Amino acid sequence: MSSLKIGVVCYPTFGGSGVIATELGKGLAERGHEIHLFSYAPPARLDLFDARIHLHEVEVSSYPLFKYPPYDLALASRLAEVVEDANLDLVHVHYAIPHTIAALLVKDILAPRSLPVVTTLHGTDITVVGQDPSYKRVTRYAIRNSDAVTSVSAYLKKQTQEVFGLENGMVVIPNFVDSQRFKPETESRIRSCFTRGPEKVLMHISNFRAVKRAVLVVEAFADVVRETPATLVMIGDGPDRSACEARAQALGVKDRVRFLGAQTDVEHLLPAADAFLLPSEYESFGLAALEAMACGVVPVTTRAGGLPEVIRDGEDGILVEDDEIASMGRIVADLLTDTERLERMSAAARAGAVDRFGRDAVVSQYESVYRSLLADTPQGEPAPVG
Ligand code: GMT
Repeated sequence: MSSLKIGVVCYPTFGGSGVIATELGKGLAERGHEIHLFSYAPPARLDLFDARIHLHEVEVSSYPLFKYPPYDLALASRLAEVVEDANLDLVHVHYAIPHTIAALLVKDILAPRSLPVVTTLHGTDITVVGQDPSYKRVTRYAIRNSDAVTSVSAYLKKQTQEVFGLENGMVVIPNFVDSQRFKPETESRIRSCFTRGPEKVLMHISNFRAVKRAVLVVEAFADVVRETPATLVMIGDGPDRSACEARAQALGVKDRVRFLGAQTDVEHLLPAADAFLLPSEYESFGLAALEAMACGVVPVTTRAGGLPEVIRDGEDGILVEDDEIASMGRIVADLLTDTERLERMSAAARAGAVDRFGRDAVVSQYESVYRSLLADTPQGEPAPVG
């Protein structure tokens, strides 16, 4: 298979869309493709040790007239420049707003040169931002005019079709995990950073936005420690972090909760945990839960959005109904105190992550999308989605 030159556009933050874009870029580069990453800062998970990965930081100049400096236009200009200079074959954008719009603009600018645009929908670009009246029409335009649209779960595909009235043309390509990097720890070195005793370690990783309901993690934890000794490790940063700290204080468990802030190398931290708590209001996929599973950490999450596509309830994790969320602490305590069940589910979580969400299979799926678009190109523009 000949190598391609691929432009990848993503947010650089700790959010899942930036992580997947970066990990996909790395996977494609390992297969010999040339990757050009565009973002307003270096993506959190990016290391530039591979000569086939090029980072293009987009700079937005300010001008007294610009109350809101137009990032999307600066991105489009930079993209157009690199598409021409490096002769890119296609552009793959992660998160529709504003990335797809910028890519579609470049497609127009460079016409009649062909430039297939692939959009991967990650979740809040549809469920929150996309439905906001300020962005809904441009989001629909972005989806309809992309040459291919992929969605990270069947749940998100259905949501997108319902919200935007699209009939077809969207492919579900799930997220994935690098199971060589995310794996159970064989000695207890990391674990001993959090606990020297026999107590269990619980973990939560998120951007602490309202949708994650991180305060519920602290509340569940307070119920757990009434049943069994435990430590809670909270990783990430965001609007609800101080509310979590205050809740831990109020519930008298502050000395058992460690707030680590944003961390890049979570693969070194996750293996220290026994269970991973994610009581989100919804998740289109729940990449953090998948990464925990790959480390043999049992996820306990809400039965929301695409999470049931990732976790097999009772087998490799536990899905809690939303009206049972107040019992999450008891559910976790029952799990932690049943060693045989915890070990069985931990092994199943690792096996499930490796077998069902391995990186290679998913990278191949994206490659197939690229190939089918490029095969269409000589005959004219590929058929638009929807
Ligand atoms: O809200 C976040 O967690 C960030 C957001 C993003 O776009 O970066 O995450 C979404 O995309 C991830 C990667 O595909 C999914 O694993 C998350 O479930 C999804 N978040 C939500 O749906 C809330």
